[in-house]
Amino acid sequence: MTDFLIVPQWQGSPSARAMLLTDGAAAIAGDLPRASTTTLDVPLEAGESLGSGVRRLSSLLRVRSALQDAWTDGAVVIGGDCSVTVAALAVADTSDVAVLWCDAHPDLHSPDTSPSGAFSGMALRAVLGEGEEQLALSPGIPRDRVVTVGVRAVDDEEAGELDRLTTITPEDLLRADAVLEAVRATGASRVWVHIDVDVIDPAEFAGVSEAAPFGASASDLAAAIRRLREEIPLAGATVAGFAPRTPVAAVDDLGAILRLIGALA
Ligand SMILES: [Mn+2]
Repeated sequence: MTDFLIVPQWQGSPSARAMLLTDGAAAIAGDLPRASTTTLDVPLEAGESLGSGVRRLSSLLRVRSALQDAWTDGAVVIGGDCSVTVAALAVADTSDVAVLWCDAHPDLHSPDTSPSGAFSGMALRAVLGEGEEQLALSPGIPRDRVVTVGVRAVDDEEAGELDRLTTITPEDLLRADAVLEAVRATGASRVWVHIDVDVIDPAEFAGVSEAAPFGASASDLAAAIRRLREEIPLAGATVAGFAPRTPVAAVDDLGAILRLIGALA
């Protein structure tokens, strides 16, 4: 049975309405089996950058430490903002792991290029072992073990970094084997699946901070993940970025989220 770790961290988000991520995490948690679900305490305060280029670094470090205390192998982490993946990968066994990064945004900024200073926009860069060293993985995941899915809202400073990674488009997902083949080609024996729900097309899913058109279909993505798991075991997974405007709006999106969680768990 899969363990679920609820991490309602909002401090990595650039959004003025970042606190909606807390509501999103609670809405998902309400639909998960209570006996296998643990909700972490996240600091109420925003936190300080501590002289780094990362906003709210002090709070991110506190959540990271709480997540690492609560971690169980193969767990599914529910955000919160999508940088919770970095904290989870820092405690998980990442030897021989590929990372499947399903996200509208590449999250490849560094503290030097980020317009917001928000850590979620630097999350994949930190997975690669770069950026603020109190947060980056050490060692990072090698670039040839990272596959992105549905990335389409790319800042100029990120484009060169994105070109160095294998990418899968929403159209590629129409073939359910595309993800499996790309992960298999990395040579890794296990995979971490990161899903920022903004990877889903806004026509199907409303509850995100920064919607980007021409996204993936939730059912195509779920099918691709099921196919992947038939051959490659999960090291763990993340579902992050759910920011419903209202409790009623949350209900409209929960079907897609539960379909993805069902493919992961
Ligand atoms: Mn993201």
